[in-house]
Amino acid sequence: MNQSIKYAILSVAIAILFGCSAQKNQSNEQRPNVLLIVSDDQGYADFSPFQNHSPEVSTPNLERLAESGMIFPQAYTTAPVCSPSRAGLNTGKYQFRWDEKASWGPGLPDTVKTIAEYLKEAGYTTARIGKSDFGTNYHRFDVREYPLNHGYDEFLGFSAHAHDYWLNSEEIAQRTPDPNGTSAHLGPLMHNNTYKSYPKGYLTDIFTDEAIQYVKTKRDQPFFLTLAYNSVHHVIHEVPQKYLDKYQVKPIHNYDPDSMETFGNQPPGSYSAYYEKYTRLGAIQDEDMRKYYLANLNCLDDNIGRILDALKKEGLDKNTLIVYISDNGGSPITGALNAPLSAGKYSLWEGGIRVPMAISWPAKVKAGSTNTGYVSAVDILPTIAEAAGVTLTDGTIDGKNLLADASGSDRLLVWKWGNTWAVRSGPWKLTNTNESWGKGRPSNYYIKPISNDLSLKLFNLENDPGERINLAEQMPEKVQELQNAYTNWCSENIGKY
Ligand SMILES: [Ca+2]
Repeated sequence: MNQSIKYAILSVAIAILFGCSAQKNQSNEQRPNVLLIVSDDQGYADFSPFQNHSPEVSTPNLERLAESGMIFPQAYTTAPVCSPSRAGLNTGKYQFRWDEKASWGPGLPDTVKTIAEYLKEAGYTTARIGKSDFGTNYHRFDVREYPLNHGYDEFLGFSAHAHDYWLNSEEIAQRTPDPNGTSAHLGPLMHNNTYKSYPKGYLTDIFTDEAIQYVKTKRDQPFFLTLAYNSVHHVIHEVPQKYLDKYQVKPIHNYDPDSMETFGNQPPGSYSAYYEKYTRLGAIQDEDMRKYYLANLNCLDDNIGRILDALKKEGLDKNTLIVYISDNGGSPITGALNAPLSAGKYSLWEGGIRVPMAISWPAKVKAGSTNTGYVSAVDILPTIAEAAGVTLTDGTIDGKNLLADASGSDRLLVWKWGNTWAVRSGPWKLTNTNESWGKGRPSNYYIKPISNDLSLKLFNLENDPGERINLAEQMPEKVQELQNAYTNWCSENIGKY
């Protein structure tokens, strides 16, 4: 097929799918603003735009965002935990191309470009607010992983796995023996080349306030804003009082170095002791954990509403491309729910990698639509690039533009996570994944996966999204075919980036 025919077919397909005219000359149109919103550890069932969401979940502002555009009920991240997933999301590549061990800390190589770098080169003004996490080189300004060193003009947030929601001041950091533990982190936020202390305020609100301010300031130029909330990641119980009241659950005291007792291997007085205590089931039990989680999520949803209102007020709502995604599946030990999927964060079961996702762009994307194909977080970079008019010439990008090709029936998706792996092709998924509870036993909200060994399991996800019926023994040829596909992909691509 020659190029012009291909282009004509593609243009018609886009016009049909997204209700826009194929005749329009994109170069004469104003480039869209781009807002990438990332939530943290949000469960598949904890996103009310999806059918069959948990009945106790109400996220009306996420519904408003989703109804203005397209939802993706089969959206995957490239890893079941924060850091590698975010590496894939930011680069459009499977992070195990360069991190062959498929670890918690892939980092960001100098040669791998990020979305922010592409957009900055194209003339966008860029900012990141919230969490920055590549699993390595935390808390440092002088590394590739720091947002100012991979395409962002501005950064306000934290470079760590997690941050306290309430304790964001210099004063508390001074009194804490371990403000920069690997996971446990509190104190002032990193702001460009220095720190910004917040003696008061709740982190989800702070990030939104700063994002709204950014939108107002940059309203006259195309901007790329990444708003990466740490909600709904633990420490999940830290929620403003009005939400605790709504979900009828008691407040738990904030960390105080003078009164913190020892916990596990963590010394008395340490923030690590507080963090560990409340990231495991025990100090908080299942039923209350779910309430804290729902309260935390409700606050996040209200904040999403605030940023949507701000875009509308500035007249930017029509021509802003918003991508919303969770960085991995819900963590049952923090009260998330992934039903009807199996398992959750930390594993390659569907509950670990299939996540809430929606795209809104009223000027281009048809409202109220659903993409029924299976897509990946690596698709976000090519999608945003296309919207911004950026041509990608890098042959090792694993994603594709979701606004040009809504189908996903014949592509191969691959996952590598420690000694586990998975592939998806059509309705089929082959994986050797095992059980992984993370930091504790499965909660009442955990749907127990069917196996805890590393043998190969085959599922037809169209008929069996919960991965209950292992077809491996019945279909050895399909197992072989998918195993070969995985092996071939690895031999052709690992180490190339
Ligand atoms: Ca996460």
